[in-house]
Amino acid sequence: MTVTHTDGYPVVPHRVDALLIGMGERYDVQVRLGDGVFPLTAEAVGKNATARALIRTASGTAPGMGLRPTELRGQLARYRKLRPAAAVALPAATPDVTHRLVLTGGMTRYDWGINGQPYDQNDPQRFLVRQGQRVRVVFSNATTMYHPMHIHGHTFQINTTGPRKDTVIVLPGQEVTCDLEADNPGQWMTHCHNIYHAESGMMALLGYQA
Ligand SMILES: [Cu+2]
Repeated sequence: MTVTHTDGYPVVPHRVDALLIGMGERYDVQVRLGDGVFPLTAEAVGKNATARALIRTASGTAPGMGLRPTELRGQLARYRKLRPAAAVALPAATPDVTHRLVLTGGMTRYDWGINGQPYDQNDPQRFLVRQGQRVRVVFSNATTMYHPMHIHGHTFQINTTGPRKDTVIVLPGQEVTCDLEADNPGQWMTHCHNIYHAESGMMALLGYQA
């Protein structure tokens, strides 16, 4: 399987066996199929659950529902292995402003937040930028769960030289940097794309100053 795009942006084609994909992320891939019936299998991380579709290129018998393609245990597409196509790479620049967003909370209290604060509609936590700035957003996951983080109104480049995206999955204990050009004035939601996490508080605003 060859990854060709991340969230709609081209990458240097990269061969993998499987994708780790969070809510809101998209990948374009190319595969070459022989003749027959092939499973397209999605496995939920941390749960004994799968979903499946079948791709038919010829007559044949569908594989059993319990089949887990061995590729799921193979090489995953990793951000650090993906490079943006030259046309969509951000030019190198030092950030004018860096905002650190620590992802906080847990399952027991269901108190998901950013920097320890749940989103407050009346007084939202706001990370300020100005038009024209190069902005670095650092997502740091202090929880034990996966959080696919999405910034509205912008796309960003991951970890300085990584792929261009608009949603980035941050694994437990991991840190990911997202560089963007502040070129779209407004007040933009930044949130976990597991919407039940966002609704319980893992949201904030990227806010332009006049
Ligand atoms: Cu989350």
